[in-house]
Amino acid sequence: MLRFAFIILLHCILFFQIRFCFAQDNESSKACGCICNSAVQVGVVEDNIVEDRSSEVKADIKKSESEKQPLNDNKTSEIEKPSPTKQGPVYTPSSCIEATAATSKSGVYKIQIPQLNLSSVDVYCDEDTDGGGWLVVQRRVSNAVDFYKSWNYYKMGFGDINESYWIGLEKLHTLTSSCEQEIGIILRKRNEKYTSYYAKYSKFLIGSESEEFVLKELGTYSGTAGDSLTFHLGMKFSTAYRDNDLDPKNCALYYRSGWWFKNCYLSNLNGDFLAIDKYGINWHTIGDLLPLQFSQMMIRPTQNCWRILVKNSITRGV
Ligand SMILES: [Ca+2]
Repeated sequence: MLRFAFIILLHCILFFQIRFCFAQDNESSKACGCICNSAVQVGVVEDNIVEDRSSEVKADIKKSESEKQPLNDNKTSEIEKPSPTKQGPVYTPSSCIEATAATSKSGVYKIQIPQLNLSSVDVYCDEDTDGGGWLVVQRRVSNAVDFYKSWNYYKMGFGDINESYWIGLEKLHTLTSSCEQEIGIILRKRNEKYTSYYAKYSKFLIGSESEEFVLKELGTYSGTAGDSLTFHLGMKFSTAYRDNDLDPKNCALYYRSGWWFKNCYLSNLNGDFLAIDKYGINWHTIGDLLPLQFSQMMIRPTQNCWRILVKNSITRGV
């Protein structure tokens, strides 16, 4: 029932937006571009966070839920309240935007990934950055978790979801290939504890295992950290004993990491947490060679993804 309400609301919100944009297009393509882009323009993440359409979607979901609440409080609802045996299965959301709609708080939530036959997967959702709705796929906060792992660990995922963590390449491929995603990256230097640097790419697509989990798409960069990832576009993933890089040596073995190494890197966010040199967590365009003390990579559906979901639901007659 909640899923039905959510989809209907998406219809209302996004269909209105699409119609509005099309209407603007007829009058002035420039005006439409500004309006449409403003819904997804987030780029650099600052303390005064820019609200985007994910916040609007969640606000409408909350409104819908609050409007339904009185139905549960009157006498009629008591009479008609279904018995536990008649209640349908509990709906599990399939994105952080849905999962956090009722709370708007960062934390661990359960989502489903039907393409992997996973009905309940714990993921960390970030609601504090850039309008929220982000699904964290990598985080480094301490040396508690060793990131010098084999191919299978990087494929399946490892770590502590509340601490240092890698979601796994299989899930990354499934999530990014089933609907268009953007990626946001937060970085902090060791000598600047309270200053964060940001990189955002308008698209993020990871290939399948048969493609060696290649970094297929990145879209356009924006942010304050500089672009240290486009250098790796088109590269297959490498681990210590799976050398897919372009360097004569085995970059993943040499730098004790797993990454989309080239010859070898401009960024390596899975390096040794304690290393104080090129073997550490690095993002070269930040401006110095001192390794980082914090990194977080997170993905979120793009507006194109939401449009496709709405169109598909209309086609199905939901
Ligand atoms: Ca090599």
